[in-house]
Amino acid sequence: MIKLYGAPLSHYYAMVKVFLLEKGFDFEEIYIAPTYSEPFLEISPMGKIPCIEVDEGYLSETTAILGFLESCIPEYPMTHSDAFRRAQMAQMIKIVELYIGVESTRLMGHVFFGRPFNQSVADEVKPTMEKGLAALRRLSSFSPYLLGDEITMADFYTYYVLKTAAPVAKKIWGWTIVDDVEGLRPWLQLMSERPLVQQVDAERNAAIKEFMDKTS
Ligand SMILES: N[C@@H](CCC(=O)N[C@@H](CS)C(=O)NCC(=O)O)C(=O)O
Repeated sequence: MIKLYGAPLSHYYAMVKVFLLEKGFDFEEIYIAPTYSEPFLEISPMGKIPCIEVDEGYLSETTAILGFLESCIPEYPMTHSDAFRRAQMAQMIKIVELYIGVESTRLMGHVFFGRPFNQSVADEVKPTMEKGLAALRRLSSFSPYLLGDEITMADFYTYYVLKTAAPVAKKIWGWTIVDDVEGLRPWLQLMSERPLVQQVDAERNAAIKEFMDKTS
């Protein structure tokens, strides 16, 4: 059985967990905090969560994990069968990952964990996020999913990146990113109504609350 390592607090963990559930995998969760030390580096060479263990070995990096899981259960596809549309999905995920996800994460320490605010980082992050959002606007059809009438990996990935990037943008700049892209709000609503997304979101919200209660 697949083992999923990580913590429900993490939005990357949430992406993989919801994907496992949506695809109908049996899996076991092993709660573990990220650490850049042995023996965890054997499982996840950058010391990050999430990671999975399967018969063949260990895998980390969310997009690699999702791609592997997708190829394991092709009868519930979350990618397009057409090669070009699949590449467009990969393009979307990469843009969301690099220019919205990774950038907003640079300010998460301040927004969620009370670390000091760094104005020069904030000044670097905002223009990149703006371009990422503009690209998302350009590439999405919202009909009703990001890339057409079928849900894909890009929907799950983008949903959890935005769930984290939105509060960062709001707190740092008073910027409501959801209003910057027409169609984003109803799409977020559509995604949040999926029963398995609701389950994972509820677990994540409880983990965030527990963490906040402990640290306040
Ligand atoms: N690029 C990684 C990012 C995962 C990531 O940053 N996870 C966070 C938790 S949400 C983590 O492990 N942070 C600890 C660290 O960066 O050392 C992925 O796509 O899976």
